[in-house]
Amino acid sequence: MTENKYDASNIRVLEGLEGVRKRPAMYIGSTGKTGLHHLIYEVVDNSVDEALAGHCKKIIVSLNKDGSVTIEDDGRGIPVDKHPLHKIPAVEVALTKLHAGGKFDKDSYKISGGLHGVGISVVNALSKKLVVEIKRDGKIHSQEYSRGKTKTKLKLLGKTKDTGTIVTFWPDEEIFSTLDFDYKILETRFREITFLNAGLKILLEDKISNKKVEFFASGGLIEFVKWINKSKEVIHKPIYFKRETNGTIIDIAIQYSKSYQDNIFGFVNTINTIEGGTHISGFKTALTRVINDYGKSKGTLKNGNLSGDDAREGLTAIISVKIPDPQFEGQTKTKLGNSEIKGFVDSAVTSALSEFFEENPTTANKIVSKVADAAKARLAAKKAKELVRRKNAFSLGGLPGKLSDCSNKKSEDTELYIVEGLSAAGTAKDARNKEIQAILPLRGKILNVEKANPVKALSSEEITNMITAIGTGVGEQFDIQRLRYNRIVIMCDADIDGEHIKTLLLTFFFRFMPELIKQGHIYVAMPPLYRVRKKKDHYVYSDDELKKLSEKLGTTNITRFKGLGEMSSSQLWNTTMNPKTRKIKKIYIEDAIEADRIFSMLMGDDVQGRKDFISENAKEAELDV
Ligand code: 0RA
Repeated sequence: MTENKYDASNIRVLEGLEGVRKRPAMYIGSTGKTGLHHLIYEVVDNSVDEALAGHCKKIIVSLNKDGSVTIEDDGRGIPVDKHPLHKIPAVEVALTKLHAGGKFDKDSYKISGGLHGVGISVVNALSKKLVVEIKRDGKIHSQEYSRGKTKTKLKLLGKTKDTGTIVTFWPDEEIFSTLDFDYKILETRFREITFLNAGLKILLEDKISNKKVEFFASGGLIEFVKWINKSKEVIHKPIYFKRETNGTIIDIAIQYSKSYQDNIFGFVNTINTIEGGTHISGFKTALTRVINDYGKSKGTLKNGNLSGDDAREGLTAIISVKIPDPQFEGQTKTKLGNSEIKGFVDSAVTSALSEFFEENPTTANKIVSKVADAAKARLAAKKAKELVRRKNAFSLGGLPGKLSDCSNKKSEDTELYIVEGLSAAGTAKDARNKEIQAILPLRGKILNVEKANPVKALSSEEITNMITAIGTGVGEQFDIQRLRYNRIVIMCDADIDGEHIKTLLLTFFFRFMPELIKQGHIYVAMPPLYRVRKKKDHYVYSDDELKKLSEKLGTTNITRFKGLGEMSSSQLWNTTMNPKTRKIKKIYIEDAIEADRIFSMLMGDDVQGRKDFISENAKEAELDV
């Protein structure tokens, strides 16, 4: 931490804001939608820092009609006095000089943010215009910039009793491929920020579509956990604790429900650490140990130690740590690397949770009994799996008999088509490229794994067939190295039943093999909805497309395909399976917390929640995962 390293961030500073405009992706991740939204987060993070320092209560974010964004806070205001080194107002330094990260006053460190942690000058560099207004020391000052350069001197506008900062910026179309902000994405992020900073208010206002929403969570993480568990049957009130050790703030809320999944979400300086890291491993180790120790000392756990998976079944947990010098690793730089944090979190959880268990035996016993059941079920599931394995050993190479495998075993191009219905699977078998495409038929609907316990799920034939064909195993035994196909393609009829089967399959993958989604192996085939015949055949994939095409070609000869089975094998090949001509959708998880909530709501027991969700989202027929 104290070492004087000459690293990438120092080089960045030498390049200045010109470097930011030359290689924007290095600073904000991308020049697409993600990077564009990052501009807002960067400014908001500075306001959140003011809130964390105890000086700001409310942040207002407005999407303006002219495409600009205004972020207003009631913090102390960016200092405007002359900077001793640069001889210009401090605010001008903050906006026109690139910093190595961290605030320019070295006494306080930057806590919020940190993924890129690049500072407000980067927003300025990537905006065709930026105006800052500061209320501080009884005065209002304002200054204007363009593409990182100063346009006007700092002007005195008048007097005020308030304090705060207002930043308005116009993203530069020379930099960004899109200038449209997504209200939903901003909503999700601001909701998250207010959950992570109890007491902070964020008002989001879209002046284009006249929408407005205020986020505020006086209960912080407790409310966060309740919100995630809204559609689950919980077995106790959320447990919350906060500890401060060695300059690290550790904030944790946990709650068990009757569900079979676990949901542990980690945040470092309010950044969602999707890839996990030392804070998460410290938490998991402590949780397993505390539950085992408590259960054994009270005599309620008799059959040996629970595994980590057992101890986490049905758990929702938020682990939020705030640390001075986060080291982010991993593919998307969302994995916490600081090794000391594992021990800090482990001892904080050990002491806080054992104390809680001693003082709340009723809750403690409910938790122990829930996870002991999980252990029993897991043992039973293991036996069931062994049975399946033994049974499979008698069929061809242990693979399901229904699978028509491909001949190429190694290529990057191999695909497994999971096909709704035996007859469609038959057509697909005739249509396919045998070398790289395997076909696995599904007989109707698979089990809803959201409602069934894992033992039942893992002994259902349709599901074991899929698991065996895919090869990776599930849960603790999941091993991506054993994946037998590069792409797994779900192919269903374009009707309500097909949609339902698609959702059941996606639920299965999300709950049992989420890594396959995260690493981009899961796809959905897009069979055409219509054929329009005019000289030659035109295949149409959406109603919008049909409207356009029939305006051009007329409505003389339109066929609606009701199911895959209505197509001939050459039609199926040309429209849906030929890698060179087909359309195909790759499934990705935009937001793991929202995806969990939606799957629990759509596939679980909360009927009212589901009705509300469907009526709110009726217009967007597509699942947002
Ligand atoms: C540097 C120092 C201080 C506050 C800020 C920056 C600051 C930056 C932003 C950006 C958006 N809103 C902001 N609010 C404050 C501390 C100044 C002091 O010690 O009074």
